[in-house]
Amino acid sequence: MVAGLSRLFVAVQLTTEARHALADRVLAAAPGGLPGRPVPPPNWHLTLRFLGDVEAVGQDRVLAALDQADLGAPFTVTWGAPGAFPRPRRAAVLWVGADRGADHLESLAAATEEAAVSAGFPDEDRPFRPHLTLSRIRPEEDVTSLLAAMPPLGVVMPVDRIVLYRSHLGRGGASYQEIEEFPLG
Ligand code: 2AM
Repeated sequence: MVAGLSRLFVAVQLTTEARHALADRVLAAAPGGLPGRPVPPPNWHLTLRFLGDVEAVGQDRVLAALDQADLGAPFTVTWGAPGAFPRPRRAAVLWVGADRGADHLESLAAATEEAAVSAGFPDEDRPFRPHLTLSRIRPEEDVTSLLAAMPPLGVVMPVDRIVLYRSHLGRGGASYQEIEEFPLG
């Protein structure tokens, strides 16, 4: 990272209960461990908008824009079926999707995107695919049998705020620092 820049992203944080319930169910479904480099459960989150390396003035602008944003009312998500990007036969990312609440997550991502653009960030050109990354896999692997063995996780979680995070990249993996939270409703 370049001095003076912060690597920022906006995400939905997991509640402690959901984190523990998901960790239990992932462990039960994959007792031998996940392929690739699993994301440690304390780092699990759902990214709404990755902002990249940002100067202090950009961080101030995005804080102000998120403060002003209409983020909608709180809602509930159900963490459901696991999946893989770009595809299960050649998976680089193993994730869990939202069975219920995906439409609300899309609205929340759209509101976050609007705030980012009003703060001077360029439009995000990639479509938003709500997912919680469980593992990053290099080189890619076929995870079709693992996915077939993983039932929908069925963990229900309230979403009542979003968080601006700073990511610190290190040799032992990324660590995430909460900068500010923004309540829904
Ligand atoms: P991922 O979980 O799909 O890898 C912090 O790096 C978060 O921002 C991660 O959750 C990551 O998503 C997300 N992200 C989105 N676009 C990214 C990019 N271009 N580089 C790094 N992280 C990105």
